[in-house]
Amino acid sequence: MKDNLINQAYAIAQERYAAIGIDTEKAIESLQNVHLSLHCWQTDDVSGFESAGDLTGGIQSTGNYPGKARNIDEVRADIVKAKSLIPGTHRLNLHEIYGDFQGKKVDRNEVEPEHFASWIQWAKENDLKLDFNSTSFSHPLSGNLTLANPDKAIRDFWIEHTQRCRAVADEMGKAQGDPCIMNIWIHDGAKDFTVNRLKYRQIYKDSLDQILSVKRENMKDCLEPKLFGIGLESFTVGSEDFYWAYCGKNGIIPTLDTGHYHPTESVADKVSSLLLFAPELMLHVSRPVRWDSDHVTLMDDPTMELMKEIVYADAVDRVHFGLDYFDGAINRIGAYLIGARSAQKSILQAFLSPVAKIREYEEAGQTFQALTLLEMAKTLPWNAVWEEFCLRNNVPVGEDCIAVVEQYEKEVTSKR
Ligand code: RNT
Ligand code: ZN
Repeated sequence: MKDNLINQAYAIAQERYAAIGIDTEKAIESLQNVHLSLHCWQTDDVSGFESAGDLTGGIQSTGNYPGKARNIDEVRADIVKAKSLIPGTHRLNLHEIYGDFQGKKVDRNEVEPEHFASWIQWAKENDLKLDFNSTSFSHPLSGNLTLANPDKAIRDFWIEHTQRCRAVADEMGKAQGDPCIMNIWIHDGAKDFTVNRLKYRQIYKDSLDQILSVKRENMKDCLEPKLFGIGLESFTVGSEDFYWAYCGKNGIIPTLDTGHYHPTESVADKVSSLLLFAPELMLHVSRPVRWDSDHVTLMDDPTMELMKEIVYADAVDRVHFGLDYFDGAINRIGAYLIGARSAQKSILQAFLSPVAKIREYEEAGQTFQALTLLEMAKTLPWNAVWEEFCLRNNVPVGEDCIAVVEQYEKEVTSKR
């Protein structure tokens, strides 16, 4: 695309925004300072490097698009490619099953920081900071219950795993001089009715208490609730109420996965409530289609509303912007590109919102005036600011991305 056209469009947009008191340069600077946490698991449909087993734990990746990453080198190459197409500097979110196990069988209760030493080195070389996740799905001991399992042997296995993951995360945080954000999500639940809800939640609470009793300086813990998983439809131990109470009481970061709610529920509305009681927030930005389907994130209304609520709450510095989807039906590098850029475009629009003026109107009871600005903001030339942002970051603008992704497919992924 012609650079000078983009510059011209930006200059006009800058003036138009200035007329309503918005500084586009400031918005660009703010967006530059938002670092997305890119999930590694879109590269290979959440397979990891442990075994050829199926994905379990109530989550499912559908689609057979060719070219998925088959090993650590391919995951890394794909991430490097994806990152080169996303403006700004970002983080990488790893799961424990992506450790560098060198072909050895390292069970989940044996994982050590050394299994992530090459990741730490690689991340440093590629200007990426790391985040982390324990992995309790896709394992012979996963079943329906892990940390909430009444069977002490199974439960202790997962406690050990999660404690070790916190040690790995701590090592990552230390090496990068910035806390590693470690998320705990477990699928524990029941397919059919249970009369033991309290019992399972008591057990889980105790497991978490044990896991979190060890203080770690270089990592931060987050807890991610869910409505239900496939095959576990009747009961979820780690429900929203469970975690929000636990996080509030213990000062832990809640994780909001936008796919984990009833389709009509507003995730955006949760931000201001949670931020009053929790230190920070972790996001898993996804796109649910009728269920937690993990379609690629788009710049849709729920995503834009979510980002606006964070900006309106003046909380950008208290939020970790993770992505979480795994669509096996489309070009996977393209999936990163679309999802990350859509999240960024939603954040940019929030930065460009004339919220101060709208607040003035609202507080004066001038509803018509407030609504006019709210509506107008939707069609202001924000895309000219976005394209300028891409240009300044040396990434392809607009449809120019398509050829780049196609070329990588032709030269690399189609040969797998
Ligand atoms: C599952 C959760 C969880 C996973 C990843 C792979 O419903 O959203 O975050 O998607 O940990
Ligand atoms: Zn998630």
